[in-house]
Amino acid sequence: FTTDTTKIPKYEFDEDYAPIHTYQVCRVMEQNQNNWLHTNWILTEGAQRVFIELKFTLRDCNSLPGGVGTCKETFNMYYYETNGDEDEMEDGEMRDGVGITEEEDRAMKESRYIKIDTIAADESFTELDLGDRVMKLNTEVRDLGPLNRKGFYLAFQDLGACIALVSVRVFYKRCPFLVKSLAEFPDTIPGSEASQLVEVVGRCVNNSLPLYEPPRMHCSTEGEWLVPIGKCVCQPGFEEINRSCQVCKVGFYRSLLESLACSKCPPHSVARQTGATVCSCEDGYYKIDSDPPNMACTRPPSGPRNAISNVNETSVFLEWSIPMETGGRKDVRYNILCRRVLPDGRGLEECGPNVRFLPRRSHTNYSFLLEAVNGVSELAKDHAKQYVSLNVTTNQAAPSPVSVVRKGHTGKSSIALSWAEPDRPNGIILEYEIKYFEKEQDSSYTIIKSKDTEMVVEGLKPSSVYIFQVRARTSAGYGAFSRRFEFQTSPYLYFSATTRGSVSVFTCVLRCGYSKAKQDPEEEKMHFHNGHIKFPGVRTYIDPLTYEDPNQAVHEFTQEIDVSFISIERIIGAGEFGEVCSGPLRLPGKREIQVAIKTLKAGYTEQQRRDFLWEASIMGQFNHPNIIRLEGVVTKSKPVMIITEYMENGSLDTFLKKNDGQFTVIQLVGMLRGIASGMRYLSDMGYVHRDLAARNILVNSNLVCKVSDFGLSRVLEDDPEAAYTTRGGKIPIRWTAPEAIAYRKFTSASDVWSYGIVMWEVMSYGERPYWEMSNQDVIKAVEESYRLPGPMDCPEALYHLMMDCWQRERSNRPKFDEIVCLLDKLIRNPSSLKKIMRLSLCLRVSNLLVEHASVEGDSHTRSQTVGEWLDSIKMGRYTELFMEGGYSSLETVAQMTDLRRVGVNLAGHQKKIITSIQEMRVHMNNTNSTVNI
Ligand code: ACK
Repeated sequence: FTTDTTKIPKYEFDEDYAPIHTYQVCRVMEQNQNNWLHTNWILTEGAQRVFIELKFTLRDCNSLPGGVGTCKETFNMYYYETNGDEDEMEDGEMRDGVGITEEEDRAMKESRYIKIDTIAADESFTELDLGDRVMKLNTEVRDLGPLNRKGFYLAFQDLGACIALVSVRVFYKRCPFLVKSLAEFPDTIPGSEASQLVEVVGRCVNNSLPLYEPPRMHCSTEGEWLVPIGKCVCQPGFEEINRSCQVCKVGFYRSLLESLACSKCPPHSVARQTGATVCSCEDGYYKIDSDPPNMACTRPPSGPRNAISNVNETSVFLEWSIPMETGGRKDVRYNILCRRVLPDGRGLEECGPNVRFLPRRSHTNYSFLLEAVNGVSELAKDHAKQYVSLNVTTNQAAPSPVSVVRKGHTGKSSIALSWAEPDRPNGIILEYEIKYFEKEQDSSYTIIKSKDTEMVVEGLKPSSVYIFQVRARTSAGYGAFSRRFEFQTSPYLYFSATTRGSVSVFTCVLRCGYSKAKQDPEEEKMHFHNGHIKFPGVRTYIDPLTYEDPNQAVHEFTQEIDVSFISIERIIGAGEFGEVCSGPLRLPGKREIQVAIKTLKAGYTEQQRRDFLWEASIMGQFNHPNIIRLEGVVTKSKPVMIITEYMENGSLDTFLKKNDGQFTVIQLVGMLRGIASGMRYLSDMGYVHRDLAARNILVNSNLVCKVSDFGLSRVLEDDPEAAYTTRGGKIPIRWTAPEAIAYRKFTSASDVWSYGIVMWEVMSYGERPYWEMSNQDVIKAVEESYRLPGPMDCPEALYHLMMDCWQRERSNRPKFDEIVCLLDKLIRNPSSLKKIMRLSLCLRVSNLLVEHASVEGDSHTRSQTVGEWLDSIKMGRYTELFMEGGYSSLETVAQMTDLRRVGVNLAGHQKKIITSIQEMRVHMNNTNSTVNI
């Protein structure tokens, strides 16, 4: 602090014995101290506010012996701003010549300094502390600003304290270089005022642009970036990756600032170079300005279809169907070009805008050109337009009605029709329309068209009366329909099926005999298939296994659906491969329908994908009202899906359990008839289901049952080895015929066995076949000729049919077409369903099966003990009491008059037992007595 000998700097050591460079003064005993220490010139580097951190020690005056009177405990800090280093100048010029004393020079210099603050110590030390070598270091920070020159000096003034200045640190704060929201903000020095923010405009990084406004940030005096405003985004053709803008790859584009990433070009468009902002359309495809960039390129539609005209004197009605191909657009419109045919072959003349005023003369010929256009038709100059042309003569009468319709050959499901041309065709007959419906069911009818005056109507029900009407069409339109003609299809014919003539309901089963309607010579041949006659024209199922590449089978038998046409709305269950959902399917040009959507869960193997789609390639080959219909598959996007028609009531077993006892026998038989009809179709196709069970039947809102679940099935070849080549999947024992369990002989006859079990499930409202018996016990019991007893309230005819399905010898089981026939008979003749099973067969007894032989004869049934009877109604606990009371046979039980005597005291149990005894009496024709509680 002074120039004298108590010289500074001096080295001390810190606690680690590292040297500390300190300046110190301690002239507490002397009067009038004014000691100065000043720094070198410090460059501000542009900072307007600097911070000064001081570290020093200060001696406590009270601890000094004697000179306390002059001792101070503070010092002052000053600064002085200049644009250059004055020490250097002084050395040269200022010192000499001017003739001022050193004292005066010093005073002058000191006067230029401006005081920053008086600095006091938070902690001072005493001699005692010194003895302990305890350093009581003070740290004080002051800030200084605004500074306006290039640099400054700091000075410290001592007025008689005992101080050691250990360090002086001078610094300023700055906001560092930053990249935020794709904008670069430079290293920035804050403003001079404490709360001041310096606004900085960022620079967008390469290939980016400001979005809406230039990005800004604010640098605080603390050196922090605050309050970001606006941002940069990559320019079109680029996308943001790792805080920079990277060019879109070939095949990708980015058009809008608002979208973030480059997108794949939409269908029928390409980006051949990197950095595309739009994709260009492939040849023959177009886009109009109003099409959004992510929309596929489209093309003009194909021509309208099925155009017909209808003339009413001087007006013409034109009617057509939408084009096959809409070009991928929804804005299809139609142009109609009308031209009048000039008389005498003088050519054509535009009809002009007033076509409706054209001559009211009779018989003017017009030619109409009908064309479909859409939004891109204008652009597609080279596209060959598809016109439909119609030639029309006004004032032309429609053809007169067809007067007679004749019946030709009649089959069980077809009728051949023929008719004569109308008496007054009034033009060239273009086609005939045949309308038909089942008699008394005219709310739904079918229309088919024919160019000839004959046709075979197929797909009819056997033994049913149909109404037919025919009308003709010329360019003038349709004539009136003929009057109604009623024709009936032939009844079903049977091949010998059963050996048991004693059961009356089976007498409808007749001898073999069949003659086929004349359709085409090829069809006159009969084909044999799987041991029964297979009618020509019925397609045969093709095992997808015969395809080397299973994808090929999927391609062949299923239709790919674009996932955008499907909305998944609900999850309805869990399938083997993933969730089963439902939602609407909106195929272009088709009415929206509800569908079930089976999904393949993520992470599947190639094998799982194949197994999953396997079902679709089987289902896709079927087309029958009692087989679940495949709408298509989604394989081009993920998840992979199978889309089928939606069945509102879900699977049959759950449906029946939910509605226990709610249906009439006729309704139940109707369901069974549907299942049998679906199975007849499958067996005709040569397809063996292998897993026919109520859980694999789906029910729609009209109670129509459809066979589903074609997952694990395989058709069996004649080769016996084929039975062993399956995946060895689990066999559903309770539903499977013994020969299929024993040696995997799966045939339509084994499906018939399963069908019998389904019948039992249906008639018992979803009861589990063989209840809680183990699979092993089931196999054993069946092997020993025991069969399921008839369900409660089951018509005898149905139970006989079930028992027939469970014939050990599979050739003795009925065929599906015989089953359909029998059920049809029962439905037509409901009184045949009145006869209900005898009591002993009706009991739901878990440990009691019926000996198969028992239903063959009429009377023999296995006799039941009182214990078994009580067990069957879950009252087995009273067996002993009944025995003790002397009721050891059902005959004596049936005579019982007082239940209390036996010791049954609970009201609920009394009721249950009495109800059962009364039932028993009905069956023993002993209804006269009553039982007292
Ligand atoms: O008994 P559910 O309701 O009927 O539960 C199962 C579930 O999905 C898993 O298979 C239901 N399900 C399957 N296919 C269809 C369909 N086509 N329509 C309605 N429900 C279906 C089935």
